[in-house]
Amino acid sequence: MATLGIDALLRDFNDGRPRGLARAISWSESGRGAELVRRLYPRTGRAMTIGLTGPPGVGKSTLSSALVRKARSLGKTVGVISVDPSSPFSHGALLGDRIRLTEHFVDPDVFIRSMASRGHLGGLAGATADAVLLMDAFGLDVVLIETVGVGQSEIEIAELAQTTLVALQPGSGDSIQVIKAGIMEIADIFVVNKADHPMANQMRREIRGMMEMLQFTGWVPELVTTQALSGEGIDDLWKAIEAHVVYLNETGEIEEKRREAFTHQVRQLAMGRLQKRLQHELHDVRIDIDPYAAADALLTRFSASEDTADADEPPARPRAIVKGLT
Ligand SMILES: Nc1nc2c(ncn2[C@@H]2O[C@H](COP(=O)(O)OP(=O)(O)OP(=O)(O)O)[C@@H](O)[C@H]2O)c(=O)[nH]1
Ligand SMILES: [Mg+2]
Repeated sequence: MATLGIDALLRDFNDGRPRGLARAISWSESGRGAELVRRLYPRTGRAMTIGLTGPPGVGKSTLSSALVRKARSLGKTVGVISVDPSSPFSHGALLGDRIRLTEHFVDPDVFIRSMASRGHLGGLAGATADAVLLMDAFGLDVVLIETVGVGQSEIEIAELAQTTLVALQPGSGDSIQVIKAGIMEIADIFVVNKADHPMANQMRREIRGMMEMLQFTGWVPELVTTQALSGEGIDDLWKAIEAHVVYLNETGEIEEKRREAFTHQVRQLAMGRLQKRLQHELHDVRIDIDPYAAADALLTRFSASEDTADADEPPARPRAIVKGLT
């Protein structure tokens, strides 16, 4: 039954039908990505992957839309993944993405997908890495991943994408955040968006100042100023992205990037399974001993059951040992 499903899906996928890609990503989101990725993985490794992160409202979706327009003008096919942080405000964000990207909806060579990060470890959707692979295997030239920068997700996007863009808002104190959160290290390109903002120049100076304090080996982050709404600066941004890709290829660092994306996904998958099993074992944790002893006991049981337990189908839960409930 599942086999029939996957064959029909792959037929659509291989014929280049967007619904094949859409269904593949949906499968992945519902935890059925393993077989698909197994079959399609050999076809990956061609796409240019760009991560775009930054605080809420900085203009990420508007920048995405402008970058899509630029890539399309160069004849490139594009996939956009916008990761929804699943905050109480996420509906607004999603709606915002939709509005910002509408002009590309009718273009068959642009594939847009929103994904929720809810219920997964870390900030980025568990299925995001799959979606990147699937879009790559589908043959899209550029894959753009947009996510709101909320702590962990910036680091994750940098692991997943070859080129990481960090968008910053003039007049927001973002530059201080950048230093605090270690974002300096992950940005390949800083984008000061809303160049029409009166504080835009000051923001540029602050970033330049920050960069002077650091010593870079290899790639020195580019600083680009844009006005995403009018499209100003988008050509420069694209040039900076291309320069970074050239740098990665010429230095061979591209292999390092691929390895990073690979290990990122492996870690996500392994952590997800471990988390599931841990959750299961925690149901039975003893509370009549101290927490250190309980953790030791749990881990002993954990590794004892390692050979037999199946991550996806945990064995029937034994009766609780919690004192007073037995
Ligand atoms: N003045 C000005 N406004 C801009 C510019 N770029 C985007 N905006 C506006 O900023 C607002 C937020 O833009 P979005 O693209 O939705 O920002 P975002 O970072 O995707 O927002 P979230 O996804 O909610 O985090 C919108 O009203 C845009 O029209 C710009 O260059 N100048
Ligand atoms: Mg957005």
